Amino acid sequence: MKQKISIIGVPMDLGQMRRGVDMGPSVIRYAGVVERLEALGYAVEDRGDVKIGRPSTLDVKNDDNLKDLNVVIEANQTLAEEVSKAVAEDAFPLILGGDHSIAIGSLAGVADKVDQLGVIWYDAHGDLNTGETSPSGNIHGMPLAASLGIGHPSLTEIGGYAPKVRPENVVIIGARSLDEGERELIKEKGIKVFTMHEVDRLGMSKVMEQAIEHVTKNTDGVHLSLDLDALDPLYAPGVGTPVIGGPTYRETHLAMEMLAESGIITSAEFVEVNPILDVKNQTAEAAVALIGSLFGEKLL
Ligand code: B3U
Ligand code: MN
Ligand code: MN
Repeated sequence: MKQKISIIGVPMDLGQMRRGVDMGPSVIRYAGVVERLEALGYAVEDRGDVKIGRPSTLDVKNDDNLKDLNVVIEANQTLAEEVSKAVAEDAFPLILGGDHSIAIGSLAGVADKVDQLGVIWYDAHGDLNTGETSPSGNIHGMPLAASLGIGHPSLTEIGGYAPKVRPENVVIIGARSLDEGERELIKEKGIKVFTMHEVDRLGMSKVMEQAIEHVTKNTDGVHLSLDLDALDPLYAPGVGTPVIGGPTYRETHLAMEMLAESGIITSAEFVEVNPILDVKNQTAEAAVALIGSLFGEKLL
């Protein structure tokens, strides 16, 4: 892993309907992310937050079933540029959300600098909806589809090119809430998914071994997109759409430690922390502890 880390905050909460995830970058900072990484010997540069617009009353939901589309596009475009700058300076981009719609901009910023990008999507959900398949119209349920070049052109073309990743270079881990259209897309594109069934059956250790093998097969960089709602809500209650039955705090640490050991991760984001729904900043603190493990922190 690179020695310089650039933190980019994205206080976006318009990709879904529960207000509060816009405070995610702040609470992750207050939980000590910079200090934690500095203690591990990294040079950390906090590039501050991407500016997020406010939607006009005319822009809540459009005919394409994409809520607050214009603000989401604008923020992701800016984020893509910021991430791209960090990569050009040879820093590791660490993006703090914000809702998961920001992954569109993160991936747009990293994918044009690598030939083939691998993606690990650690999430209770598939985030593979489009305006046509989404039950909610919430763009945070669409970023992985958009990054694969599937969905509305205003989302797929962010950064000025599409797609950002190929389906065979993606792995989803922890899924336990998939919509009908997402299931169809997974089958059609042959996307590798370790649902909670596989996590239960194989154990996290085997899942991570196989996931690492899969995303490194034909790639030259791997982005980790970690939605805190992947964790069981017992350990991460501060998220907008908690789904019972997820990986534990320890299993998720093991996943991060195995990624650290493998040395494959070249960019990462931690999203969907909602302090309004949290208990004593527990979810933000979990995020920071997991970031520590991802960057090589060990128990002994
Ligand atoms: N799949 C549903 C729910 C959802 C997606 N991502 C989250 N929730 N966090 C949707 O609205 O697309
Ligand atoms: Mn998500
Ligand atoms: Mn999710």
